[in-house]
Amino acid sequence: TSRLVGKTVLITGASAGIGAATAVLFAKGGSNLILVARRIHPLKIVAEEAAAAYKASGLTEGGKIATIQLDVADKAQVASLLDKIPQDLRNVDVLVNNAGFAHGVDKVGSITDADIDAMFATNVVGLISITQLFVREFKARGAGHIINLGSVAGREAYPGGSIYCATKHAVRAFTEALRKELVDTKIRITEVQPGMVETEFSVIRFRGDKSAADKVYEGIQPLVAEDVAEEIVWAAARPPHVNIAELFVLPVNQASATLEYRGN
Ligand code: 8X3
Repeated sequence: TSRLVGKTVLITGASAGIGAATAVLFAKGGSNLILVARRIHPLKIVAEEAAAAYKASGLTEGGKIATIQLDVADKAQVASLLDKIPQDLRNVDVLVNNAGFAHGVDKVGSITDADIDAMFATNVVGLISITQLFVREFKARGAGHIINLGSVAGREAYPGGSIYCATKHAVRAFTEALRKELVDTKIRITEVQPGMVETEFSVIRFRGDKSAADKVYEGIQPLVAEDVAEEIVWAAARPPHVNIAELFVLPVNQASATLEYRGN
């Protein structure tokens, strides 16, 4: 992990879940962090946790942390992102496009326009807009690493998930096209595709209904945010000539988006 020391990593959706766990793990490895999220208060708490993890590492290089309040779905805010990054963190090495969510499990015909727009705005258009900013930078510098959060839902669609699955399929297609576009560069592009991860993901999908969210993970041991963070940080820590193109990561008793075993 010494390859992470002094690297600057920008993470979207860093206020909770996989984004927050990834921030802490990069900090532990001596990376500098730019943490981006809509909710500034929880983001500041994650920044404090990351600072503590860096301190405990005993490393002397890296460990700079900045927080930026930003909604990746807001085009004007994305356009001003680069200006908000502190001068000493302007050379981003790794972009982790983590911000994303699902709203509802409604079937086609009953999905609100608000849910459709919100999921596409963040999961697809937001990810694309942020990526465009940094691809320009990475091309100019001839290096960089983009890590996109896909999902098992980007490989397989399921009932009640038409829009969410469509957004994650879009992430997969976008990532694949970009990998092909960047073939003649040193820029790396990775897609991490987790299955069930117990975060606030399901609470948000079920609009705050905690008991409905808990049912998703009943009888099965889901992944935790730290499991996925380990994959992300591992991909980032490979030598510069190695590109981890895709990482499909499931709980041991989940085989696909629609097949899991709950009897263990
Ligand atoms: C979330 C995984 O299976 O709930 O990305 O769609 S799933």
